[in-house]
Amino acid sequence: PPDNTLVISTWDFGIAANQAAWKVLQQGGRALDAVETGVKVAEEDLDNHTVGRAGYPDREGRVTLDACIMDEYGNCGSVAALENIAHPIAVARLVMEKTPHVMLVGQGAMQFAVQQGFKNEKLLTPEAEAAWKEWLKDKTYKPPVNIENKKKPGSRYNHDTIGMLAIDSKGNISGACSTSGLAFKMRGRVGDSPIIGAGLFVDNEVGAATATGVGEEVIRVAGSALIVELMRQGYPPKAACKEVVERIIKKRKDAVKDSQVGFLAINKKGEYGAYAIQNDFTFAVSTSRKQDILVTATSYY
Ligand code: SD4
Repeated sequence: PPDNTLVISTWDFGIAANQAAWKVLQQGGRALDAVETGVKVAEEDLDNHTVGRAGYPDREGRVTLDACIMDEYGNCGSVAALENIAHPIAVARLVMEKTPHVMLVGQGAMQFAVQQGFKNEKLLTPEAEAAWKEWLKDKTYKPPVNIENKKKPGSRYNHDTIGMLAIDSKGNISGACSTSGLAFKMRGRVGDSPIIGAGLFVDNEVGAATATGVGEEVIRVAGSALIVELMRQGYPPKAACKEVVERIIKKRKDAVKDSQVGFLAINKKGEYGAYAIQNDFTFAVSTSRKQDILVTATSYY
């Protein structure tokens, strides 16, 4: 059979995440281990204010993290509004493997993490705290477009999520997604990223998809699950992503004119594709033929 080994992940920081994931795949590891390993790199990155440890807080100054993971058997695990734990993706995996449930939130998720041996620590970094204090001055809330993009420095509203999809040497597919959510969100707000079917979906017979951007828009259309269903019906990955972006635009019209949503998808053949509402949505690709490629997705606007 052809070697479809592949890892793909969102945004510029996907390059470093892919490198870690690729090592796992190269050693014959499972796609599930690869995506967890890759996503942890972004969670640990102190320059990344949209995922993990250095994430921007909510309006009350609390860093609350969302993540989910799904494997080739359709097993899945998720945490939402998790505080004080730097690696939500690892906790999500343990929810999948060690509990009878799929999703744990808030205090219960934190309690479970601590029981599993995770360190309970303050996550708000001085930079994130300073950005929050700056935000408190006028408290305007409008998730702008692609603020995450490094080409537009100085933005206070970074909202990147890492979504990663992989195929291992056995041809099995897994995915993972992790975020601190939209910066300065309401306390208790949960986005698409920990929601199976919205921020991530894997079907080992068909393929997988993940999302980044304004989670509310992704949840409304069950974005990632819908992309996988379209691929099942024969859509190539990019066309499936495009169809779902267009569905969002058709329904939401001017409401999403200035919002970003980007989707990434892979299929069982090892083909990949992406599509976004706004330009500048980048993603990183590694295959046995090419490594560390950063691609800019086609977009509606
Ligand atoms: C959320 N989808 O919480 C995440 C944020 C994000 O790029 O992806 N930003 O809605």
